[in-house]
Amino acid sequence: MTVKKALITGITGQDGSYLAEFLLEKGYEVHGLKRRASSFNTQRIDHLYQDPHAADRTLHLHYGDLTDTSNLTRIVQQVQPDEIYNLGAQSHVAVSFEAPEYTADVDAIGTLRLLEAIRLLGLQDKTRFYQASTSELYGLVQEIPQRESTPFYPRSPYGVAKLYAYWITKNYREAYGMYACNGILFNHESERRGETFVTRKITRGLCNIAQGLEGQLFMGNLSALRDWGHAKDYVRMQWMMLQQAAAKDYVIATGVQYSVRDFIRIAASELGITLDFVGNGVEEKAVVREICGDAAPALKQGDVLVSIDPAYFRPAEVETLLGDATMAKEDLGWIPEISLHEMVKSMVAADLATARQHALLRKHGYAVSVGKES
Ligand code: NDP
Ligand code: GDR
Repeated sequence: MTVKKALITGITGQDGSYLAEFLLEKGYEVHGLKRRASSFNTQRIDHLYQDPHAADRTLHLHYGDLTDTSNLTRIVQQVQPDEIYNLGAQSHVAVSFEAPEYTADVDAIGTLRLLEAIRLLGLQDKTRFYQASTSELYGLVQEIPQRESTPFYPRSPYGVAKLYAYWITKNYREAYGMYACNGILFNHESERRGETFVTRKITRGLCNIAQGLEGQLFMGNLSALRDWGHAKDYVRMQWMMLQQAAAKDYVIATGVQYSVRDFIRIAASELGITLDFVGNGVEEKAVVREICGDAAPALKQGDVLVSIDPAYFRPAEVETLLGDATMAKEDLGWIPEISLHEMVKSMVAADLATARQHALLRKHGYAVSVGKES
């Protein structure tokens, strides 16, 4: 049996790490694009590392960047992948307002570069292409819930760059007959989520505060509504989308919506903390009403856990996202298996274990940098 080869851009990110695990378990030879950095950036995939001298190794990392055409083309030529998963991106919506040109280069033109590499190398009949599209395409929503037919209205340089990537993927499918498809994924999280996305900022921040490692959490728009799933469920769907008879674009979502405020309340309750939200707008605060258990020794009734910092409001906001994944369920039999409450539980457990360890180190005189997040 010939071993399938997959190339993952963004393998060092949240989804890339879960997808690499998933494909290795399926017997794939996995190739990943990693960026050169001045410090190690492979923490999420270090547990998958294999001896580079072993003849039978199945994980290979290549230095590269989505802004570098010749590098991407060479890697695609060298690997001759059966499947490319384009997960690499400047993926932070708020940061895209500060670095719009870079975001467009990586997220939009980076996608074109890969599609062109497939085409120019004559691999269009061999290589299947998955594009990490996003619910941010819906932006200022035109319909609730959002499905494949809902019109797009992106609200950030990130969303606009991803809109180009969505259409160029579809265009190459139609123009050149490539197997190229978009997964329109709604927010998905895990204990590997980047520390500056809202869910991880909350679980990590609350655990640090509960252990006395930082003061309070400063947040932006608490009323934003999101459809949050678990990354493990979503990478399974990325693979499924490349195993069909014909390429098609799918919405992937749970169909359940919570606000950022809800998420804070649920995460706090995992720590045994009951919160009251008082005040409105930029005056809103989350105050400790009651504590039970031993997860929050540094807190007492009446402590302010969360305040608003207008710096975290975005120039244009996506207020509400709720996906309808009926097509994925009907065509592919995909259903999410991990609920939001299970996900929050595992995120809090992981961040609490780290916070407890940091608190112990600090207590015994070791300097610990907790790092404030944006
Ligand atoms: P992460 O931010 O965790 O990971 C992004 C990955 O892209 C990292 O490996 C990063 O490398 C890499 N990367 C960034 N810039 C470049 C570049 N210039 N060249 C090559 N690689 C680069 O994102 P997620 O894993 O959460 O998301 C994966 C993809 O799915 C992204 O495209 C994202 O936009 C999209 N998406 C995510 C959703 C979510 O809720 N998570 C929902 C919908 C879409 P490094 O580690 O060096 O920074
Ligand atoms: P999002 O995720 O923009 O949906 O993009 P993020 O977790 O950053 O924000 C979700 C919502 O929370 C609000 N919010 C805050 N967000 C952050 N990061 N920090 C805060 O302090 C804060 N306070 C409130 C935001 O305004 C927003 O409404 C993610 C990324 O993974 C994208 O790559 C992906 O395409 C989409 O999800 C689907």
